[in-house]
Amino acid sequence: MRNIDVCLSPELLHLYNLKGRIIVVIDILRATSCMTTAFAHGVKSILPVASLEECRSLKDKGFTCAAERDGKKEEGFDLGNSPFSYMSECLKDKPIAMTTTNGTLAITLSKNAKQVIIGSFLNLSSIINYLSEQNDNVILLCSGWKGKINLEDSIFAGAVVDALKDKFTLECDAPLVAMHLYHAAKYDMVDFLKDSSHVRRLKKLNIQEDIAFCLSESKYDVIPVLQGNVLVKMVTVVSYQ
Ligand code: 3SL
Repeated sequence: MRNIDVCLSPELLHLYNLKGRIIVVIDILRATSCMTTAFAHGVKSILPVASLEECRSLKDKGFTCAAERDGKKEEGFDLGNSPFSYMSECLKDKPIAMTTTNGTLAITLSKNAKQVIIGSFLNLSSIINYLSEQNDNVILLCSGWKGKINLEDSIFAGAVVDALKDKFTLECDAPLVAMHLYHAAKYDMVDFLKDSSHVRRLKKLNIQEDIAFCLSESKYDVIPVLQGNVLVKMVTVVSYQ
């Protein structure tokens, strides 16, 4: 039987064998929620880059450039990291270059996997449905915050494990940890997360609507997938009810 594992922080990724596995990169607040939203609203592609300099240099090459550090939009860039800014008609069919504190870094670290896809609560059902139809082992990679574990990414990983536990074997205890967290959180996620570090950070920046939006489940039937260095929309996504 296939197995599913959870990596609770990119700092632990060296302990996992990526070869032949599908990696689901998770950054609920807010990078992977923004990516899901962007593809649901018709962007052409997203190029995740590590540094602000690299991202800035892509402006002249026709990219719309998005940059966030410590929750804030970096000055001089077109976009920050609010999912609402990725709903604009102006972004339709446009290539985006994006750099964020943790999410784009986690994607970069995953490149040796067989396939890298982007997960968020916004496309939870599509992710579950897609993984249940594949024959490969899976790693759910939580982006966390600067190498440390966070609640929201772990809870999402738990939601996926909970849905797939009868079809996959579980590797280490991290999938169990994530699933127990999800069970504790699922009835009122906003309330459960109210004391979490990143929610406190984002609240200071007055972006509560972003938090509630990023926690809403299965709004979109899209899966961003890494092709080479670039995220594009996966073509066959079956909706799952
Ligand atoms: O770390 C990241 O990649 C971001 O998602 C962080 S924030 O939500 O924009 O603050």
